[in-house]
Amino acid sequence: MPVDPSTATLLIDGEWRAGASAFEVVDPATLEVVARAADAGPQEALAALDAACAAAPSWRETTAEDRATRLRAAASRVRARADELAALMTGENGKPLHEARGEIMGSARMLDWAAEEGRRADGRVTARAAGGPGLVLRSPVGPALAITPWNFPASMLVRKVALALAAGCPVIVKPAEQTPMIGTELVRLIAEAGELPPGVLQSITTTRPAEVVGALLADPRLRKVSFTGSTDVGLSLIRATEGHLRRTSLELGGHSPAIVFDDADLPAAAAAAAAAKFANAGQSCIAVNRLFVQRGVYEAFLPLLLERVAALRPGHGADEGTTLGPLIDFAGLDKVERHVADAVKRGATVAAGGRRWTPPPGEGARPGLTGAFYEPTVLTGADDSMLISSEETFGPVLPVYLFDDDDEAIERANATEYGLAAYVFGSGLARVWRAVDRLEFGIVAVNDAAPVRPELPFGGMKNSGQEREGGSEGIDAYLETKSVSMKL
Ligand code: TXE
Repeated sequence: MPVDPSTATLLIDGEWRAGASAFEVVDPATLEVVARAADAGPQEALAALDAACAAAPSWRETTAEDRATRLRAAASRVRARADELAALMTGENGKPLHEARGEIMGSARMLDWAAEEGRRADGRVTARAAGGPGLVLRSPVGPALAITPWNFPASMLVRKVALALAAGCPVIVKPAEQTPMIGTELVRLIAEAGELPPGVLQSITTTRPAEVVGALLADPRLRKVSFTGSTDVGLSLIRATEGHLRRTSLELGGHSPAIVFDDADLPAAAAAAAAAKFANAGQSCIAVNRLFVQRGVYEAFLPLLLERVAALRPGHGADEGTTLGPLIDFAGLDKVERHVADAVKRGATVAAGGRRWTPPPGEGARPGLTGAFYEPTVLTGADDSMLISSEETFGPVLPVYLFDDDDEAIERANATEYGLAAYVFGSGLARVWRAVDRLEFGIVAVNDAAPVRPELPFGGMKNSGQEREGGSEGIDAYLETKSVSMKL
């Protein structure tokens, strides 16, 4: 069978290739096939690793300034094509266009940040010891693999690529099988705009991640893995390092609490909590999963929250006015329904939503919205025994809990295996600070719905992961440290 050139989504050693077979990519809102991507196997992945190893010595020797120039060129190209990239992302992920565009612009900022910070990834000279100085040198860890998820298919990929390249590491990208096209297109833009030598940035699309990634992990020449995805797969990557250790960054699931203290600006807190829950239809590792409201302000707060939720407009992400897209697939919808049914069985009340969403009949309605849509949902009377209180729902469902005093809220917020992000809404400096200090989460947002910035390290404690992406810590994750003692 002739190879379909539109499926040439493998970038290996500077050449775009199609695989022996291809897989279909669907629009999750309509279930229509929107593209086909190459379905790579272990052989292609190992060819990419060969090319990465061949490219590593000269990429390591490029100056930080040269790498910065290439990354800035990539940032400009991404910015210039933001609308087109956003439409591509919405077509395979389902999120509203304005969210997709925001993600693309954030990705451009990440490239710019990495360009600047890579120039400051210096070592240090230690105090003079007996005989001479001591030096701490930083050098690129070597060929890296970036495994990325479908929920933020641009920003997760660009964050890893930008930091790896800035640090001087060649990187192979493996985008999620649900969203291969936006990842592939970003790789194309970055490689072209940055005039990257063959093997420095490569891309492998596949429906067999365990097999393909497994082949790479078995090869000790792969020196670094950066993974964003489920905790189960993340733990399996750690187990796969047995026999030869390699640097592994993990950004896994979350179960974010948000605490609304009784001195919070309630309208602002309601707006922020709704934004931090319903963005990307709740399919975010930093989505608010448990909203703790102090008893004295609950009656005033709840209508403000419900007003925000009522204003959400489900629909096709590409349609104007849509603020809530579908879930990525029906497996995701099943989990949402299971969590809601369990919560109701255990005494929660559905204060908004609570069902699958179907488009209202009428003129102008787009036909064919048969994807996994769920109404934006608020559950009141939630308690800590419910499934939704411990498992990541990854959908548009917000359970609300009551609390009496600050210590109780902090303790219940910490009572999770995860430790990625937490949100605090309040105005008293001392109590807010106390919460910031005691919350066991890698990211704490104070009166803020969007705690992701290139300048800040992103990542979690406990089962949410290890190492950080973003900030100078993000570059560190791609650098080795060498101590040098000198007797001169
Ligand atoms: O994740 P997977 P899924 C959570 C969220 C979600 C659940 C399942 O709770 O409901 O995980 O999502 C690749 N070896 N998050 O199934 O399978 C896969 O191809 C190596 C949280 O989509 O972990 C994709 O590129 N790689 C989250 C990536 O891993 C493997 C983002 C993520 O897929 C692999 C996504 C294997 N054996 C889901 N199996 C977040 N932190 O934001 C799969 N992959």
